[in-house]
Amino acid sequence: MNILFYCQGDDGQVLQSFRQRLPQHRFIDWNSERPLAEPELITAAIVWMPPEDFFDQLVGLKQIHAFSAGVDHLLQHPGLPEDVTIIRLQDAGMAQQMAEYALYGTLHSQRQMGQLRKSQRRRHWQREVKASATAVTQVGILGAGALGLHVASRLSLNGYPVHCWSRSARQSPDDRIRMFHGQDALSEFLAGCQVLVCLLPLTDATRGILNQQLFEGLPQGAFLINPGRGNHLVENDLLSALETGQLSGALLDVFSTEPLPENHPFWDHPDILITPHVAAQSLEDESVNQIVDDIEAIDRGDAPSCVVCRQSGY
Ligand code: NDP
Ligand code: OXD
Repeated sequence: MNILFYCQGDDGQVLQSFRQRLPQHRFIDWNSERPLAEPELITAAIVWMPPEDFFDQLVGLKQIHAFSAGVDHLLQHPGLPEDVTIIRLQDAGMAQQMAEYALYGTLHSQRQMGQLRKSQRRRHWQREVKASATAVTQVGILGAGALGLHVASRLSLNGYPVHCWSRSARQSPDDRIRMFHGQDALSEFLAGCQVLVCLLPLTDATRGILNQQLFEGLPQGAFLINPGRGNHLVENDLLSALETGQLSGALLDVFSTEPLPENHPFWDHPDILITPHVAAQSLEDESVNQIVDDIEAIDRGDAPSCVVCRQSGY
């Protein structure tokens, strides 16, 4: 099989691993092997952030392996051929990192680290903390997929009561985690969640879901953690909710424009913590293993692990 490879940021290491692991297949490096010889013979591609003309000549393409968990960028690619199977990463070392990220944000909120930092800047010895620092903090997780469920289990192990929300009914991995599903259950899910973590895929149904109405369903002073996608968030609604105190703060990893523009108001906001899309990075070995397993499964005529449903957008 001829497999075209483009993963933004790869220094050649990932491509080299694929070549070593699958010597029976021919890998073509988009960066160094253009113009493509016989592009019509290319039947598979491995991609992260492919350039705009990437798919132009690939008339024989049958499968695309996304080197990522989210496929929103790929599904919005203007040249993406129809009827090509898209296979994405599932966990690939990201779930544990995501659990740490969510735990960090939850602790930041629960222990009122934002307030304590402000006192520090004023050289004020602030020993009195609000009662919520010692009370139980309920955490809500939007999304109960590979990442959301792992984050839920980790927070639950740390003693936090957890609510999890998904599109379809899901089994709870642990009877301390309450599961909710569907639009009708959203307000019941939100009620009482002092921390909200967004781990949804970006789809037509979830774009802009982190908005004023949703914030109003949370208890006053709730804290938002968004490592999902930037376009889940209505940015002005977040700024207003921080202004009114409906939200006490936010930890944001993803933004509608990345890198976040230098003049963006989030940078200097005293209640917003920013990380540059690093909440969970696909680990090289795990990701290569998963894609190699998928390619071998397809070679045998078996189903690959995690096929994207184009209709639902994830
Ligand atoms: P999954 O596809 O495994 O899980 C998605 C979850 O969201 C599922 O539980 C799904 O419901 C739920 N969901 C989807 N649409 C809706 C909806 N309309 N209403 C309610 N629930 C919905 O995804 P992952 O856990 O692997 O990844 C989640 C996202 O995390 C990625 O799409 C990506 O955007 C982001 N991400 C961010 C990273 C970072 O570093 N910042 C790294 C990796 C991923 P159901 O169970 O019913 O299907
Ligand atoms: C992903 C990401 O979706 O890194 O894998 O955001």
